[in-house]
Amino acid sequence: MTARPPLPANQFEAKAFVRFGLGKFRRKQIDETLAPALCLSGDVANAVDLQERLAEVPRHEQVSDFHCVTTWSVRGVRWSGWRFADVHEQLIKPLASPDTGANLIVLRGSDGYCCAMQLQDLLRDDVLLADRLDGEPLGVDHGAPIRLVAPAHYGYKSVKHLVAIEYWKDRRNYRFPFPYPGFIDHPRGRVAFEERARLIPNALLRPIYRFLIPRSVRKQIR
Ligand SMILES: Nc1nc2c(c(=O)[nH]1)N[C@H]1C(S)=C(S)[C@@H](COP(=O)(O)O)O[C@H]1N2
Ligand SMILES: [Mo]
Repeated sequence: MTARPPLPANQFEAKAFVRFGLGKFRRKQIDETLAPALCLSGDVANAVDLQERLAEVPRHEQVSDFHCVTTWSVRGVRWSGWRFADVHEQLIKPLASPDTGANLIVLRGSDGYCCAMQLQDLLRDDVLLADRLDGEPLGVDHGAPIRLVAPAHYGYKSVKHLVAIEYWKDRRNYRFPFPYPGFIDHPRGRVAFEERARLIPNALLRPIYRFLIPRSVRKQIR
């Protein structure tokens, strides 16, 4: 067996992948009766619903590690869905034609959660719009019907219950969901660089985040 690479700096392995959610979002109920929709809008020539068109894009399966900013990680999560880069190339560009320079992408979940990523980060070949986990349709705990999976970025970028993708030319009135302070959303959030948050040093933030890990997740940390 080949040795697995070590976990990124300051992450601890969780034995199982359990539902997590930022504070108030953990308790939010998702309306599972809503017809699935994936609206593409923002600084684009045409706003479109991508949901029906996803089937035209080749499916992709991948196994990747998942790293939460609060310091727990899960190894080897098997996702399947569509590569964001393929969806961007094959659907978003031809159907919506985003404006030149619309490189800030706002991702919204049906629970009101949202975050922003840079287009260059979403175009990595390990970024998926996933609708299956471990060979089963994605359950509501892990983001049904569709979620983002961006393994090189902290888990808070992997928006669950994804219903809207917006291409923006500037940050405008973008705001991390109320009541959370904007500094906890790093503009990139790359795990390899420990981009946990803006302004706050990691040495201060890590113990605070560790303290905030819910018991359900804490039980899984070795
Ligand atoms: N819509 C939505 N997406 C979300 C969250 C959330 O609360 N709501 N929490 C984020 C955080 S902080 C993490 S670590 C992961 C957790 O994914 P899981 O619940 O599948 O473990 O989802 C992210 N995406
Ligand atoms: Mo997280």
